[in-house]
Amino acid sequence: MTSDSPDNPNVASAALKQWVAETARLTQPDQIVWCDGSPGERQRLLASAVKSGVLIPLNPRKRPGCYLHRSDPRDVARTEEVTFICTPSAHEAGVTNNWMAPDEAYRKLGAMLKGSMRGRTMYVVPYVMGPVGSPYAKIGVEITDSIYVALSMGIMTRMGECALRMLGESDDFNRGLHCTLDLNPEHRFICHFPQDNTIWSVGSGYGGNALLSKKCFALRIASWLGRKEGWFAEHMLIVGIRNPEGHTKYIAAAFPSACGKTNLAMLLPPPALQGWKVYTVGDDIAWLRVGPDGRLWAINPENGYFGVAPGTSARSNPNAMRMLGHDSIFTNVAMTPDGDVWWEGMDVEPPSELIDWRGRKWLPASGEKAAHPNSRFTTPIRNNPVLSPHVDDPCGVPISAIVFGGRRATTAPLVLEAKDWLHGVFIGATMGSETTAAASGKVGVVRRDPMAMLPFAGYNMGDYWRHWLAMEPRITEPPRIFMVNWFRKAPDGSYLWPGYGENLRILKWMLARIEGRVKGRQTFLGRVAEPEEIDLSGLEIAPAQLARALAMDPTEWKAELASAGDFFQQIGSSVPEELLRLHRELSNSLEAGRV
Ligand code: SAT
Ligand code: MN
Repeated sequence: MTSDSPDNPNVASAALKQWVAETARLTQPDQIVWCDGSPGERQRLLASAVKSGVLIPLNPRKRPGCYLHRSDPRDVARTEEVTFICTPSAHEAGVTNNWMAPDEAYRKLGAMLKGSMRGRTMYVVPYVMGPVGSPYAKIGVEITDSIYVALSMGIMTRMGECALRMLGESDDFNRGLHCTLDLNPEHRFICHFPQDNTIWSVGSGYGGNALLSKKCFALRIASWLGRKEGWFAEHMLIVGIRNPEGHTKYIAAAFPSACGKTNLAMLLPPPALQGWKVYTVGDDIAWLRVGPDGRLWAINPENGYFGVAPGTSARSNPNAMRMLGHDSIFTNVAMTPDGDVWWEGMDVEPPSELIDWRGRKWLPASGEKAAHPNSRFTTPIRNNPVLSPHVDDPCGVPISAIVFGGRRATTAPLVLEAKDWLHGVFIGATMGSETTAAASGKVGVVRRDPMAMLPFAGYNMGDYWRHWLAMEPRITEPPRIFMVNWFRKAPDGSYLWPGYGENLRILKWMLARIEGRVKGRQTFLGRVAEPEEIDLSGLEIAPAQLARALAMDPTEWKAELASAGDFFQQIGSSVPEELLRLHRELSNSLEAGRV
């Protein structure tokens, strides 16, 4: 549906038409394109993006339907320092978020948006988060002047007329306004207005800053809605694990950005674990509700994957390599002379010459990365060869375990089970992780990243923890809560655990715990697996190495609890008393020598 007038699509609700008209008056685009999500429209948009140089077609014999996009080199990751929660009071946003008063944000960004789409096309992109028609799905509309964003939203969401039909005459939809401006980082702001169900994002074309369905709506705004409406929006993958007897259990796992969520969600079982199978429901975001049976049920609101390319290989994630063979957009990876893609950690020797992510000639000797460390693929969920058959179930899948994981060279054991819900919330609330290239700033510094939501909780962190605790009585069949760490290192810097597909052995231990078949070893914080309880068939790992991966070191944990205490102090008065009390108890146990 292409039109010059926002009045054209007769299925759009009056409220939507009015908002589009208002936005067009503000931004003054040359033309307005309402995206209908049809294959024909996609082909037209792709052709237009190729014509304007936004997309470079890849070799159709090697990667049919695939394209390369090179972003502005200053616009390659989420920028947390210019991401704002615009609530009436600063306290509602809390100290872990940047805050701007709503009036000020509307005024400031409004001035930047004025006439900002002159000479450009405005795309109106309606989308559904969650299975179409699901009572748990939500509707958003993103207005953008970026064809790359419009095309990416067509992969990442259920986009087009299905959303308009589901919306009907309602005015209940997320209003996302995105404008690339001149991509100058000085003009970059990502502002969330939870009270208005609105997002304004300017000055960036990068994934998490610009695909407003994802972190902005499905996490920041949705977490706020979740507290109001009694559910959870979490930075979690959802994976189904089928045992050789054919029973499937589902696990939701929170890890910070670029810590292997996509790999875990679609892992290929090691050959020795015969008969086990893994199915992906989601790789980044879970919306969790309490079902009538008192269990937590999860849907994946997304319809595609926006995954980190470097490190993805036939060894680390063979299923991902298969799904990237067609109909995908690659951003900031390197290009081979024959029009294919390449990145570091692909486990394929680079050809003697490449075009790097900035479009420059690259030689193996040039000493720089050919692909940006945060280069990405955008792929339809349906490309995944191990997609769960339940991905479109309106009520989602029942969750047996919640996992919190970080990237830690020290301290955190390979796997530990929390004693109960409160302990589990404590473990999630205090988890730490080393920073990655997914956000701008220094890489490799340990920061507290509660529930992997530090950059994504759309309101006060202490209130967010209160919400976790307040939900407990309603979840009468709660999932068990675990902590994992795939990234612990030996003093020589090598990883203690092989990770990737082998992680299934740890998930298997969790399922055995749930079924009461293993006991683990009680520690002050919870139960750590005993080495002999982990299925090591077909895996060579020295017993001392495994023991080290599972160790709880009192000196390290004293430091960890001290840091968690500092973090609670920073968060301030909103930290729930239960968490403070537990922190005191755990600290006392450690001081008393109980590990
Ligand atoms: O850029 S995104 O926020 O979409 C990906 C991530 O950082 O997790
Ligand atoms: Mn993520």
